[in-house]
Amino acid sequence: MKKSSNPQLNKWIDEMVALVQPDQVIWIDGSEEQRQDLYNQACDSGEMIRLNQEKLPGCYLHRTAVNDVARVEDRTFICTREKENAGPTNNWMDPKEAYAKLGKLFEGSMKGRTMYVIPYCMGPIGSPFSKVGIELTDSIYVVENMIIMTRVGDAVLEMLGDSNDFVRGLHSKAQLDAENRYICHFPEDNTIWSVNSGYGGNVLLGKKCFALRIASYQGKNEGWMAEHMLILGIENPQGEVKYVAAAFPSACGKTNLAMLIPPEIYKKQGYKVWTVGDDIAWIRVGEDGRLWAVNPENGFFGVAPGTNAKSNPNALATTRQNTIFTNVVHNLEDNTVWWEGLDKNPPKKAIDWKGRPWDPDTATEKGAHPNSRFTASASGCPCLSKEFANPKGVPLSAIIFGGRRAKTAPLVYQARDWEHGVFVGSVMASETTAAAAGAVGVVRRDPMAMLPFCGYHMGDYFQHWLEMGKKVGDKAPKIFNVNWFRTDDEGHFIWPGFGDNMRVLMWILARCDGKADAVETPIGYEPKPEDINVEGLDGVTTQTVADLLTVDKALWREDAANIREFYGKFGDRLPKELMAQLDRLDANLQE
Ligand code: OXD
Ligand code: MN
Repeated sequence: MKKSSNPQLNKWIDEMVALVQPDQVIWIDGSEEQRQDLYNQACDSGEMIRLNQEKLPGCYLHRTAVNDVARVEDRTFICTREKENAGPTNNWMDPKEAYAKLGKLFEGSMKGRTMYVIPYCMGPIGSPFSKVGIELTDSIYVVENMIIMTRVGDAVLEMLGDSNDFVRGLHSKAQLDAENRYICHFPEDNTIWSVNSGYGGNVLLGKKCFALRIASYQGKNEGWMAEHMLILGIENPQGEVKYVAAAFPSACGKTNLAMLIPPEIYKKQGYKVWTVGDDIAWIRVGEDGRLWAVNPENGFFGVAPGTNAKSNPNALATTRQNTIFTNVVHNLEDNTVWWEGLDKNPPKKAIDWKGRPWDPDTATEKGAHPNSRFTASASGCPCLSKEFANPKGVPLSAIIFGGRRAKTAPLVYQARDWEHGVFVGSVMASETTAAAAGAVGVVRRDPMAMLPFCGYHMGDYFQHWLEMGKKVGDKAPKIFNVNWFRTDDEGHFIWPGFGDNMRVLMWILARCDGKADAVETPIGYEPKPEDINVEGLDGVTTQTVADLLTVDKALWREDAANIREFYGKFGDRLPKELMAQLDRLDANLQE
């Protein structure tokens, strides 16, 4: 077995090999030759299908087990020594118990299999802000996904040198037994153990497990932030680019906003939008005292259904090469892929995500799983920012929070200051739509879109946000909240969304530059309706914008009561500044 020159790394790998007992160990070196060799093996064994290499060069299809199609929040644990340190929003397991329990499941789990050692780097290799992880896995699918999503191979080992500062990740598909599926995080040990799953979010350990759960804990201790945010740049006709980061819960359009195509009125003036990231931002104080953001990933793990030439042409183009598709429809007519919402021409000869023959005319079930995915390399993205791999990241002018609120939240408002902005993020929520019977308007609080991803006590996380604001003082990005999802009385969305969201971003940037007015409301600053440009929009007028900006005090009073209940969970670990913000909101709503 090859060894690295790092004694701590070798020691840990020896221990893990003794536990899982693989037949052989292969180190992922980052070479194209090894990558192709593994694709060949996966295609020979049936684990992956090589797609039409003329139409989709470098693209493959994989199907997961039918019981293994999404992140499993109820089986995801934060294993801190003290239960209180995991906080009220996480599942907790005693680390001793977790190591013992999962140890049994891992024991001999790689017998007859190969263990792959994946040295990977979150962030550009060599950047002082980047961090190294080592994932041990028995899945070629995981290896190939990690090669797309992160930077892997010998260069990472070189960067690590003799340091013990790496995240130790162990993954085994084991029997894919849903009853014994566990995703355990040990933030105090820099360790992640994941067993009995083969689904991306549970097994690509660099992503949610490291870059959010472990990294958020590291960030708290080291003075930086790991956030569930997209990062995008907006270039004006003079060639100046301003960057914003935005946190939305799942299914609220992060990838779409990150890759948006400006409406004609802005395009013809020369505005451009550049994608830095679509899911995760690591944010630090830069030399100039501002907040700078890096996307630690190297690819996009996006939801396929609904992605099409209209909703997100840039994402679609990104998936036309070097992409792994998971649980989509296999189009047998030309050996390509299809999913619901791609176009109106589902293939007549096809295989569904469960591997069964599928005919769109007679099918009673969807062909692609609603959470089917593409894993696509950032290098294929037509609007990729040239700062994408800049080791320093990009300076943030604004931070945007958002959720899906049918009635309460206006199209956009600005927080009065950083502290108020932290309050706005901490009470972020999305509510179920009219489509879900019996559940209209049910609010799920998802602070900063981090509810499933914060690796420690959420009250301490809010405190950390407040501290970061103190570090940057008046150089802090301005904080905003947006809501693209207000509906009319028939439940139709009022705002067109997608590329037209740029119209709202333009007001946000104008505010950051001190070039736009605002109106003070009980919840924060709003635009004057005429300051949101509606030129060229069909059926949306300045009056529509005025309607989208109304603040219904009765609804907000209900919301404030709900926030108070939610805050109650955090006990004395809720920063007093946030309670004061809530009191102020209440008072404003009584006026
Ligand atoms: C998510 C994802 O579940 O990005 O948030 O995959
Ligand atoms: Mn995400």
